[in-house]
Amino acid sequence: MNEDIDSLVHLLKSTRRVAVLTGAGISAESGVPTFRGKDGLWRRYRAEGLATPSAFHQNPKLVWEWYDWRRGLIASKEPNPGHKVIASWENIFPSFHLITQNVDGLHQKAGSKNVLELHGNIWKVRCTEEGSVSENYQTPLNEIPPRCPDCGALLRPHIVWFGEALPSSVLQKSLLFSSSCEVMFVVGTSAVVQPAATLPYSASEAGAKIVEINPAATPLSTYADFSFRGKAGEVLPLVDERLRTASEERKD
Ligand code: BV8
Repeated sequence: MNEDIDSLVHLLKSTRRVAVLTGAGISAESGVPTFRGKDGLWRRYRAEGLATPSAFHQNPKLVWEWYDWRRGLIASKEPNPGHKVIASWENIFPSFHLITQNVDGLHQKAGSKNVLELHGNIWKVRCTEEGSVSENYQTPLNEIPPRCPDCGALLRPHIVWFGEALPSSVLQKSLLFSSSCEVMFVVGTSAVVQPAATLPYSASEAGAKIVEINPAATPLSTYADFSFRGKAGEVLPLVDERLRTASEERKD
């Protein structure tokens, strides 16, 4: 780990364009359950079974109970050192882009300014009739399922469900940021869900170095230039500290 961190920091010293792709693992140390982890999301339901248009169509109350539970859980969580290092790197690298699969908003809570949310945000709702999007931080929701204050139609979470396309502007940006970075960090994702899981490969094909941080191996691990077996909240502060020390030494 130490040699690898040193050679990574050596690379980062001459790097100007960095992209970071995160998944549920970066929020695990904040106490937010991952999707596939042992504490997988909710009772006996698989996330893929609830986060779908058909599940919402069949039983909007059940789906909203699930999101209300997750919102209540996330509302009490704070960003961890992993989130904070990523937020601080916006001011270190001339070109820095954060792309997240997470809907928990913890990157923004850590101070990250420009966060590309591939799959939406759990604190936003959308009118199923008018399509208007608004922020809603009510936990617990006092009405389940919640209704549009303007037209009374059902509200749905402003989130991309399985089987639904990502907003094309978001997808275009994520592909642009991936194919124009020199280094892409891939933090806390099982690298299974598409199209997000394709981004590291697009970056690598465009010449970027891939740095994976995950306590467990993923389909990306053998492909990555660096693959650190550790927790994001531990490895990122280590890299950050070495990077800052190196830049201090350079100044002296
Ligand atoms: C689409 C919002 C089509 C919901 C989400 C077969 C082959 C290929 C693709 C498909 C296929 N069958 C279906 C598909 C498509 C599907 C897909 O990829 N399915 C997978 C399961 C195979 N994709 C879609 O449906 C996408 N849409 O394809 O539309 C289309 C196209 C055009 C026109 C019309 C339609 C939409 C995908 C988005 C779905 N929404 N989230 C919500 O949150 O409620 S996806 C959701 O699951 C997350 O956002 C995330 O993307 C994914 C979970 O993955 P991770 O975040 O990586 O979490 P996971 O638990 O899996 O892993 C955590 C990792 O962290 C682990 O590796 C663990 O080791 C690590 N870890 C743990 N602790 C730590 C840590 N790492 C660091 N530090 C720690 N401390």
